[in-house]
Amino acid sequence: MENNKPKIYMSDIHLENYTKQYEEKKSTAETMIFDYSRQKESLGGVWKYSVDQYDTCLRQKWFLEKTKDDKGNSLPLDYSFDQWDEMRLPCCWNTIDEKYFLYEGPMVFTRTFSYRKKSNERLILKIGAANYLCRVFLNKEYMGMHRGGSTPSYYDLTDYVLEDNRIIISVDNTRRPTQVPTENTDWFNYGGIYREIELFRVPEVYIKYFSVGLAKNCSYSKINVKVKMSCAIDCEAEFTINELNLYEKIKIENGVGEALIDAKPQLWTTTDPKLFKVKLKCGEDCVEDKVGFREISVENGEILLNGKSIFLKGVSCHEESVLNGKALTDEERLENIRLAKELGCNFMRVAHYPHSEKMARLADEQGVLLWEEIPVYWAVQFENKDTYADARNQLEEMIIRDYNRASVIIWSVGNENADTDERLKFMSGLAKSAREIDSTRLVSAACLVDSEKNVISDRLADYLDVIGINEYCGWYTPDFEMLPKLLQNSNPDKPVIITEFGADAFPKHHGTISDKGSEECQAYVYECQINTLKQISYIKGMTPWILYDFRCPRRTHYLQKYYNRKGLLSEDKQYRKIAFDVLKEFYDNIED
Ligand code: GCB
Repeated sequence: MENNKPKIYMSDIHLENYTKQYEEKKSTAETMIFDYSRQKESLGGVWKYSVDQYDTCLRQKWFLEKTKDDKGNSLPLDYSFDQWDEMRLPCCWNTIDEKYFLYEGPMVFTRTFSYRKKSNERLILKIGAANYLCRVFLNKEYMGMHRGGSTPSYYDLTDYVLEDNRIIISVDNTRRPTQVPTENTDWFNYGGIYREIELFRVPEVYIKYFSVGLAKNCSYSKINVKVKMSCAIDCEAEFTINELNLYEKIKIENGVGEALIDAKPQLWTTTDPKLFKVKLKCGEDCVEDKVGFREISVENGEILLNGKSIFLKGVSCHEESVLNGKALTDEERLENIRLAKELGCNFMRVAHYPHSEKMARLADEQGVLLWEEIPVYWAVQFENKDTYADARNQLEEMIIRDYNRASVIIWSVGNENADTDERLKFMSGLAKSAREIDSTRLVSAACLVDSEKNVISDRLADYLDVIGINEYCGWYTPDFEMLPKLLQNSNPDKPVIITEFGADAFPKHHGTISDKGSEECQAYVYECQINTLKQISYIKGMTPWILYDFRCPRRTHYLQKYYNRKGLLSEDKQYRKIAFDVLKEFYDNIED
């Protein structure tokens, strides 16, 4: 014993708060950069990997690659990066090998890469999404961590990158009660680095944030541009939209600048989703984006797109495919939009977490409006400050990432949370934050109804622009008559979107309308819902649950086969259930 401390053989096996040391350096909304149109190199492709169920990489600090002791004796190792198996990233590990289908826990990925550094440039690593905790190491140094499974993270590698590099990423998809979402959800907990891994070369001083949109309440004749540079410089930026012959200088003071520019661009609509190429140049840096200009607002109980009342003909959708889990290809995303349009939709609720930013870019091009959501789902720890900070950060990352997307009209701060005091504080805080970060869009949440009084009543509604309501009359609430009564009992002072209704139907399973699980029963629920909802003037949209069947470990019925069967299509999207046409007929008769 020395200094009364036990001498330990291997410090890591006694250190239970080993994660603490990784908490200091974090990728958050603050570290995001504007990355669209930038020169980039992909780090996707073949990586070596190993399951690391006990988190030994973090405990033993494998990233130090300590192979010898101070006297030069070789040390025993618990890893062998170069001999590990290979996996092509991005992907969800669950879909690439059956033995990982239900694996939840840490997995370590590593690869080497060469890099040619140029002077006066910075190198930023972006990980599009890794579920849920992600810790990055480069050349024996810790680069930082990210929390949250659906938003991107950024790491400045400039001071650590060499000509030959080893990168190690530990990804942990363990469900934990403190996280957002919490342990219990009605979807599948995919693991992995499932969106692009990319290196961005940026100038020493670069554009960190660049937002463009139609200015609010300016009669569609002004564009608002905001710029934030990577450091607090004073300079001038040049903003251009060639198609509008628009060239403006924006004064940057202390690293930030904002301008209201006179312009009357053709407006983005769902039937003519016009996009303009916008460009921002500042010092050595220059970025571009493709942006649509439109205004979304609420007035006298109506939802207005460019001042015109719109009924949101929507459908909910998870980010999933049978083959690729959450790592959708662009074709699969486009297929989802195409199917929604075939259904007659002008709106999609991309639930229950931020889908890839590519989804919003495609929706911009295809003229489909979006509801985007963070996974404040069911019973998260509303009283926990760290949980709030995590949710707040995911919200900000989502908003910053998709701010320039005309398709996105609603930020949702959560789904189906019981109306408690802690929840009200938590979610009203998020709603206020959403508004502070972005005052140009609507804020909502998918709320529950007061089932005791059978009335739309949720204290959170005071903080929302639009009230989302999930109700399952005809399904979880078997007495369908509760719905007309609920709607009569309620008199909301804001537009309502029925964010969920639906029923399970096993594809090709037929029966009577009262046979639960038959296509006829699902179609009947849709008919009853539509006939009732269409008579209610404060209902301004709906996003029935859901476009296609999706994986869910909770669904163990022999016909469910671990799928939630409320899809209008089968899980492979090849088979249309009867209810698809019921909804289509309703939507096809409502004008855009
Ligand atoms: C809900 C949830 C959704 C579920 C759905 C269901 O209310 O918001 O995530 O999947 O019900 O099928 O039970």
